[in-house]
Amino acid sequence: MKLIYMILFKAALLICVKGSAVTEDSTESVGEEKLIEACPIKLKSSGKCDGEECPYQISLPPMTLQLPKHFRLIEKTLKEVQNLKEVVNKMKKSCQDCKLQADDNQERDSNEFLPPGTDSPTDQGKIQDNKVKELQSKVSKLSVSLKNAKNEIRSLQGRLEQMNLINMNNVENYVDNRIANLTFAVNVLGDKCSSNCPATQPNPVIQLLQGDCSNYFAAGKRHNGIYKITPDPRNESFDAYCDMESMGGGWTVIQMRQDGSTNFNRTWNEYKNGFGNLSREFWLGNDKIHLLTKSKDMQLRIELEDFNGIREYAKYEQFYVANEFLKYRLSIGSYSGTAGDALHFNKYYNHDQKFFTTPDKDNDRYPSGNCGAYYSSGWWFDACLAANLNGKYYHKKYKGVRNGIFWGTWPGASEDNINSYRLPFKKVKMMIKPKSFLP
Ligand SMILES: *[C@@H]1O[C@H](CO)[C@@H](O)[C@H](O)[C@H]1NC(C)=O
Ligand SMILES: *[C@@H]1O[C@H](CO)[C@@H](O)[C@H](O)[C@H]1NC(C)=O
Ligand SMILES: *[C@@H]1O[C@H](CO)[C@@H](O)[C@H](O)[C@H]1NC(C)=O
Ligand SMILES: *[C@@H]1O[C@H](CO)[C@@H](O)[C@H](O)[C@H]1NC(C)=O
Ligand SMILES: [Ca+2]
Repeated sequence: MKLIYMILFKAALLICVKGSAVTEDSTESVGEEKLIEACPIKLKSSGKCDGEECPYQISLPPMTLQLPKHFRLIEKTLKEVQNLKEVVNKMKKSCQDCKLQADDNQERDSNEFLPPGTDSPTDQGKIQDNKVKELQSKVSKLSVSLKNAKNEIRSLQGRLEQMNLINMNNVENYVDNRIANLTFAVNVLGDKCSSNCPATQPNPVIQLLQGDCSNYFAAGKRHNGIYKITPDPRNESFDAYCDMESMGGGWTVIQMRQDGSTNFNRTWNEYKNGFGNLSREFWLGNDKIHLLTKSKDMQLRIELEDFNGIREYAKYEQFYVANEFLKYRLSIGSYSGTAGDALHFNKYYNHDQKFFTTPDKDNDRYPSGNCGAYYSSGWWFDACLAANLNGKYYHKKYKGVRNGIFWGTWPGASEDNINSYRLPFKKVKMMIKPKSFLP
């Protein structure tokens, strides 16, 4: 029930924000604080709450609502809930199998897989069993709520008038959150279940909607490598390289340089979709970076190493890349680290809030040319740069145009001029992790 009224209430809020621009990107849309007091829609509670479910009354003015697109979304969400249900069922079954196995093991007195101090496998099994049941009932509750919501919206259609725009993003986000929450619970449970009898279940029972590498880390993965992630359930999953070993682990790597095996002088479309080899050198892709940074508040960590073996890092607590429509504009801030804040070098060289430029698409602030073409790189150029981590990979110091990998606050970088040798970098890694993540 709660969900229905969440949906209606959110819709109501948006109805009240009259004439506000609604863009594709949620961060660009107008916040709810602009809610005008004279809202004609009233939501009030009526009667006593029964556990989580509270009766509410909503009074609406006469209006029409056109919802073909949003119906599809709800349909899709229902499908997702259905999938989740199936996963829970599957898990329940494997938990039962697991329990039987554990019982067998106990008879044979082979308990060595259980950490000391835990309950006997039978008790564990029962607890897991109950948890699964609990979860199952939660899922069916959610699914009933969603079905009701659908009917409710359908029945409202005739009553709503003079309205042709409704932003369903809030509804989607809410439902996504709920599903993410459930997914998390399912995963935790899956892990517990499989740790009960590791001999027969080396892998977790399910791997469902891991948003980024930190989710895999939370699920117990501790090895660097390629993992499938799903930052937004409405988009396809894709492979990403996860750094599970350095700096607390759980990092989703978005860029890596280490041997010059991949050319970074690429087109807009290549930077959009990503290129290179995930286990060597690559750019993950601007669409993917957008999805990742949109789904959660991310921190960025940049690790640099030169050919003298000097290693430094730059960390930014704020990192967001907008969508293609907004030319993948960079939002970067709250620096800490040892490499210096080259992305915000000074007033004249500042990469924050700059658009992405590639040799074939000039969105930079340099009026008489394309910084991307000049430096053979795709980057958030200003006019032009104090940092460029997608520059050419030089194996040794070089002269001429400074089109190599560059970090302007690196020791000695400011002294280099057109006549002197320029310092190349040996390794670069750009990686992100949710701000809220605690290892
Ligand atoms: C999941 O929901 C519970 C309450 O239902 C809440 O306490 C918890 O913080 C939520 N977890 C996440 C990750 O949102
Ligand atoms: C970068 O690529 C463009 C064509 O895509 C080419 O014209 C240019 O010469 C290349 N630059 C370098 C330094 O290789
Ligand atoms: C990527 O690099 C790895 C490691 O060097 C190599 O084994 C693999 O074949 C490469 N993959 C592709 C598609 O080139
Ligand atoms: C996610 O979906 C949107 C809308 O369909 C699409 O424009 C975007 O390219 C997708 N992103 C990725 C990383 O596939
Ligand atoms: Ca230009």
